[in-house]
Order: sequence, then structure tokens, then C-alpha cells
Amino acid sequence: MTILFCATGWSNELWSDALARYLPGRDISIHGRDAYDPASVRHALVWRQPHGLFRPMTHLEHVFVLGAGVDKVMSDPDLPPCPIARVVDPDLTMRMTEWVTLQVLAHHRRFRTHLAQQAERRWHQAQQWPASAVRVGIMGFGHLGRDAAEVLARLGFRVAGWSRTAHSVPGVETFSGAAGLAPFLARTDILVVLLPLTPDTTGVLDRDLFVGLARDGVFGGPILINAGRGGLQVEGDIIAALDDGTLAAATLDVFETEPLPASSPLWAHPKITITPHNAADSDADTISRLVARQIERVEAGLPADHLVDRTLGY
Ligand code: NDP
Ligand code: OXD
Repeated sequence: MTILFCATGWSNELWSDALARYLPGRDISIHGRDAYDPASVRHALVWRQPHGLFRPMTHLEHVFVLGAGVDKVMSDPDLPPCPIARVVDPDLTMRMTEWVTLQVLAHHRRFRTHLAQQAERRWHQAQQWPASAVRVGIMGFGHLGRDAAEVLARLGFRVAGWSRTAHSVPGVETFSGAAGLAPFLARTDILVVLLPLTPDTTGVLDRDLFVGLARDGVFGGPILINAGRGGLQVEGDIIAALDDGTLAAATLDVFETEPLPASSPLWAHPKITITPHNAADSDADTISRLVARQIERVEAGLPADHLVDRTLGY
């Protein structure tokens, strides 16, 4: 019985060492490096697997996605009917919270302005507002969104969350569903997007949504921060909204096409900050340990933790 690892863009060496550490004595094959019989694969550990990978795996029992987002697996036409588990892990969550906090603070404390001034050797103290003057709205209020909300609220920001179903979190205003979207946007100066990519959320970050954001905040216009998935955003609408002042700035970690092509106008836009889809990396050691625990669970007859709801797509 084979445990298969297949991850596009990650180090086979690093992951095979880590998996061997936490799954000693097991038959672990690395797709693209090792010869293996697809029919013997019981557990597939995947990240951005090529479509077609699962087709010959006639005895697959579990898919373990090695990150939090499962859109690549859910869009696979050969997805077998077995359970699919994803990563929910304190290390990954904290990485995302670090990134979200960094980006919110970079806008709040006008970090790009100071970098530009340094390049000009110009000493100018840009105006500072209290965090309590800034309304952050977190769109996608799941494991990652709620953790970031807690830290931002602790820093003094006025934080709200929007989700599909209703949640109640002390110190955070919560909104849900289609009816909650307009009031959520209307009170939001900095929109942080941590939604999964599903048929319901594809292209949600478009001009119609941007015009619903608050226009009376301290930044002179709303700010978009997206670390969810590139398929959530309509990049042409983001550029147009930045150019006509509907948005004041944007920070993007994810893109419609990744890696972001060198020809993309997003790279050089003066109001856009780009990070290369690394807001929250999956650490090989931490996630291998987590997946080994998951395999122990299922082999003991228990369901895996953090199973994906196939109907909802996340
Ligand atoms: P969760 O499943 O825990 O949370 C998802 C949230 O989105 C939930 O609050 C859910 O609502 C909400 N949601 C889903 N669909 C809708 C909808 N149609 N309308 C309104 N709300 C909706 O996921 P995580 O927090 O763990 O991760 C979120 C996403 O972050 C991942 O799917 C991935 O795409 C992205 N990610 C990006 C990374 C990066 O490096 N850029 C790293 C890790 C994750 P409800 O609570 O009601 O279910
Ligand atoms: C994830 C990611 O979903 O890194 O975990 O994008």
C-alpha cells in the first residue's frame, strides 16, 4: 500500500525527508521521482496536483490536501468519491495572521509612503491615525479570518467579519450571507479577503463590490487586501478601480494566473503591492506531522479531521 506525495512547485527532497520522519517504515512514493503502481495508492498527499493524477488510482481511500485551499482538487474532473481533508493548523494560521497584520499595518502606517520618501531622502512625517479610526472587514471568516480578526481587534482596529453562515465572536461585528454583504462592505475601509475559491465565490471581487465599500474612511478610499485565491478577483476591475479612485490601494498575494506573468500590468501599478502567493506557506515538517496524525486516525477507523464538504466546495 502506497502513500503518494505530489506537489507542484515544492521541494520533493524536503517533503520526502519530513514524511519519512513522521511515517517511518511506510511505502512513500514521490510523484515524478519514484516509480509506483497507481492502483496501490491508498492515501494521496497533494498540492496543486496535475489533473489526471487520480484517474488510475483505483483504490484511493483518502486525499490529503497539503494546504488550506482545496480549489485545485475540487476542480479535478477525476476526483474520486473518497474523503478529502485539508490543512487547519496553528502554524499555517499564525503565518496568515502575520501576513494580514503586516499588510493592514503597512497601509495604516503608510509604509509605502515612507519607503518612497526614503528613496528621495525626504524627511516628512505623514499623518497617523489611531487604529480605532480604521474599519477592517474580513471577507471569509473561517479559521484564518477569525484568527486575524482577533489580533487586529487587539491592536485596536474596528473589525468585522463576513461569512456564509452566522458566527458570533466577542469584540467583532459579524455579518453573513447575501443580505449581510452590503452593510458589511458599507462599514469597511480595509477589505481583507480570506474566502475559498468555489463556484459561489468566483469573481466576487469586482467593480460592483468595490463601489459598495466605505468612502468616508481616513485613507480617502477603500483598500483591498486579497490572500484568498486569484480566481476571486477580476484583475481588470481592480486596475480600473484604482485608476478612477474607487479603490485607494490594493495588496495582492494571489492572482488569476500564477506565477503572475512578467507582462501583467499589476506589477508596476503604483497603488498595488504584490507578494508571490506566500502569505501562509505549508511548512514541510509541521504539515507532514499533521498528515501523519491524520493517517493514524483513518487507519484506526476514525474519520480524518477537517474534511471538505463536497457540496459547498470548501
Ligand atoms: P475556512 O473554510 O475555515 O473558512 C472559509 C470562510 O469563507 C468561512 O467563513 C466561510 O463561511 C466563508 N465562505 C465560504 N463560501 C462563502 C460564500 N459563498 N459566501 C460567504 N462566505 C463564504 O477556510 P480557511 O480560513 O482555512 O482558509 C480560507 C482560504 O484562504 C483558503 O480556502 C485558501 O484559498 C486561502 N489561503 C491562502 C493562503 C495563501 O498563502 N495565500 C494560505 C492559506 C489559505 P462559513 O464560516 O459560514 O462556512
Ligand atoms: C493554501 C495556500 O491554501 O498556501 O494553503 O494557498
